Amino acid sequence: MNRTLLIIKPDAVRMGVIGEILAQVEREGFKILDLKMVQLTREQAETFYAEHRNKPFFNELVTFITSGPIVAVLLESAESENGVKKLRMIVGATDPLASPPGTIRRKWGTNITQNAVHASDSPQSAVREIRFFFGDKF
Ligand code: 3AN
Repeated sequence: MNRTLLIIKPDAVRMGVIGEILAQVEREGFKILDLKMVQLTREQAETFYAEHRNKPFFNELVTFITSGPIVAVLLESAESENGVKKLRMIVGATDPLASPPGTIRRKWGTNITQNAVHASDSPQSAVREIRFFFGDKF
């Protein structure tokens, strides 16, 4: 699976770093196959984050992700390698402060909720998340 989904979250959009984040993923070996800016409804966000429904931070997560426009980006790793794993490396850890220097979350994340981006965490999630934003086009 060399395709994966990146979401530029509302904090990064507000910060004005869409271009810098896209430039980094392109520079690090990804092609952008499609992208769209949308603002999710609460219902859409609850569906997207369904696996976290029972977590204590679920409500905060949904409120944050619906707080402004996001950019969903369909990426393909240029080499025939594991795009999901590769993007997770570039993105860093959930907590920006625990992310290695040079990762997207270390550079532009604020805290564990406002952490600049989302990246699919498995090939199965990537398929589901790509379908969520881009339907059957891919
Ligand atoms: P990741 O996005 O690194 O895969 P997940 O899937 O565990 O992390 O969590 C999804 C999102 O939920 C995270 N990107 C983050 O915004 C939020 N989140 C995760 N853990 C916490 C937490 N302990 N407190 C608040 N928000 C959290």
